[in-house]
Amino acid sequence: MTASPTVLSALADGVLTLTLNRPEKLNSFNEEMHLALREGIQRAHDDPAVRAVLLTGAGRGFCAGQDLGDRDPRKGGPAPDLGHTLETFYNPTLRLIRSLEKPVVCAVNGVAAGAGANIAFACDIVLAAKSAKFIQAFAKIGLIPDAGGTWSLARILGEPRAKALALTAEPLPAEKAADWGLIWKAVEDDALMPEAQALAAQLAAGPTLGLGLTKRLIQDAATRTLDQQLDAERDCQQQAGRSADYAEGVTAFLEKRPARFSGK
Ligand code: LHQ
Repeated sequence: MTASPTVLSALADGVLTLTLNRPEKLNSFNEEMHLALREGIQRAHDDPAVRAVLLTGAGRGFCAGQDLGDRDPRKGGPAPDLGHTLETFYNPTLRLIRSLEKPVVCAVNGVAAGAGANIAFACDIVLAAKSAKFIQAFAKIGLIPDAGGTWSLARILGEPRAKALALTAEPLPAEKAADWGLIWKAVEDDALMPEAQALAAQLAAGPTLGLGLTKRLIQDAATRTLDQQLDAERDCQQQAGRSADYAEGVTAFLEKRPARFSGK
């Protein structure tokens, strides 16, 4: 395992595991952790050996959003430009997660607050420990839900639940988040990592090209008409149909054996 101090990164069997690693601060983001996480996800883009990503947190929390100690207003000085912070640090990472044509599994091992919750919601399949909770903490400090929060909450939950969560900062327990369709599932705490690792391994052994195209199509569907989406499906299926993994998948079916996908 290679370790940058704030994000642990380990590649095994096609799964790149990225572990947010400032446990004493509930893995809240300082600049170093921002850059380390971005570097990890960029590696997933660039390295063909990476076929799935597993994102989790060290210690008892997943991520408490921005490190609020970083900009202590009691120290005085001009008001910070938080728009610049978003543009420089959060938004590039969110865009990298969404544009990565490989599955990103998120294992929410504990509290996910502020941008920490919304980064989880940007991942493709989110599992959470039953003891975890999601908090749109922004309302408590005079901010708006960033890191894609207003987009994903409104889109996934609809306005009534999105507004109530964002305006009250009421913690949402993992099981309720799963009931509401905000995450894939809530599992017993000690089952979280084994289950998330098995899922990531399954995805990493899958037909990566087809899975990546599937991710893109589903993400793009919301901004397209059915006609446009049918065209996009045609084009992507054309591409998938030319892949080695399609040939292997069909051959394996006909030979009644498990497929051995190469990711190509
Ligand atoms: C923390 C933090 C934290 C520093 C726990 N920072 N130390 C913001 C601004 C700029 C640009 C754009 O974007 C954003 C995005 C955002 O994410 S804004 C939202 C920021 N996050 C929050 O407001 C959440 C603040 N944290 C909490 O409300 C609580 O810590 C939660 C509910 C997450 C967990 O509560 P507890 O389980 O009771 O833990 P705790 O509060 O005792 O925290 C444990 C330690 O972690 C503690 O340090 P200490 O030295 O006292 O043991 C906290 O100070 C530290 N910590 N979150 N965001």
